[in-house]
Amino acid sequence: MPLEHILKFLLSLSLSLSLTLHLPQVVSVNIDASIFDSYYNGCCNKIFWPLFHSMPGRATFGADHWHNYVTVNKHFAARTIEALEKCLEQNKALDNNTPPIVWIHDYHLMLAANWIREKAEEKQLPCRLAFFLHIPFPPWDIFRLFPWADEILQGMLGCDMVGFHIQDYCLNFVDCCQRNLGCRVDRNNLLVEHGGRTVRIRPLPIGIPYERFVTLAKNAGKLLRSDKQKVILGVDRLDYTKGLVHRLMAFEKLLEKYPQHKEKVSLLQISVPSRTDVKEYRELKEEVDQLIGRINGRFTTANWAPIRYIYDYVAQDDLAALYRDAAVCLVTPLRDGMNLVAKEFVACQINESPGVLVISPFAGAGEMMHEALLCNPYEVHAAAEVIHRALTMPEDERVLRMSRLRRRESECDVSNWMRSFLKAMGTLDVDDVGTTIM
Ligand code: GDG
Repeated sequence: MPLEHILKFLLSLSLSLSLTLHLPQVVSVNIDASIFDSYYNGCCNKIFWPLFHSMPGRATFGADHWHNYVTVNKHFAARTIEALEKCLEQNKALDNNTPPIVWIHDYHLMLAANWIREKAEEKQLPCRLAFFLHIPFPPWDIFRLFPWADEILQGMLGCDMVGFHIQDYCLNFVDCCQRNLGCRVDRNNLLVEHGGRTVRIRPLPIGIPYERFVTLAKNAGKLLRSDKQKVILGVDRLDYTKGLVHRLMAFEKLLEKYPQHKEKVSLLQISVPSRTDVKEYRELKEEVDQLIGRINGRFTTANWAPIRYIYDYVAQDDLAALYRDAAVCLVTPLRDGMNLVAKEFVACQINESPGVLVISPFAGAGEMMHEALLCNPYEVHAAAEVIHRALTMPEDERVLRMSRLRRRESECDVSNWMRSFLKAMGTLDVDDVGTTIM
């Protein structure tokens, strides 16, 4: 199974106050191949992925896929209960009375919480449940297109806390709970009342292992040989949400409008193969291949090619070297929950004369990385202007912007994310007392 799948299916079961004593347990869940295909490609990749990225035209709804999604979520719930029982046994041996936290990740498992809660109550297994969505949560008028929208909301509300990257996704979720299920909600405090319980909704913007990337960047060798040519870097899974076609068109416009960049600047695009079982992803690859061929055919000279394209996975230390030495990093998704590439680029910018981050406002990271240059990927001409500005930005401005970006990312790293999560879970039921639900 590809790493991407394994990571996405990881249900992290851990003890909230004794994380240092216990490693999280990883339990495999065996799913029949045909059910898996329908669940993963049919439901997760062809329905939830486009719908939650506000691209409903790409979604194809099917009752069979939904049925298999329900089945797989039930399997996960059952295995989690077994793991929880074991975890509580260990806990007892350590004389630890803190109820374990079951932390469910992502859109592949939006129904699991309710069954875990039901079974845990039946078997009197103490636990607290949390959910985190790594992709955007769409506005109500998009979300309600999904025929089984109510079940999704009820599934997520089986948790004590539901986390999203940013406030906007939280508000979209609260809105859907009120309008679809008729829940009483408190928008200011992000609370939803459901089944006699109060569920906390929290923005928990994810961070990266910042220091790890700094170390990688310090130790990595040099991959880009020429110091005379500037490199614009793009790193993405090959996915239609990442805006690669728009990015290539913007780069073409840049070369048209500012010919002084010819032979001086090149775009290095790394695209990791992704979801190749899905027709749309194969079609996107064709489209990108053709577009790159056309642009390179148009501008390439005897000594220079405008676009270098790697359709493969690059080792992480090589990636760090590229992040470190690139003049510009283009993070221009059409929609993205957060986007870690933007953060990794910033962490690796250890050179005295730093590069420039260009970011789309439609990525969660675009909401917080204020010192980056904002770029609307849909506006191809304007995007070319932003790239030109990045390439010609004076050094003192680059230094100022990058140092602020780096400070924020080093403070808001992935350990900080974990701490914020545990804090949000640990204070459950305390602050809520006396809160007015409207
Ligand atoms: C989802 C959400 C959210 C990429 N190419 C290579 C490589 N990568 C690594 C990057 C980065 C990761 O993959 C991509 O993360 P993103 O955040 O950019 O995007 P998604 O995969 O769509 O992730 C997203 C994220 O979940 C976390 O919540 O930010 O919005 O869609 O870490 O470094 N790594 C290596 N070689 C590559 O060629 N080694």
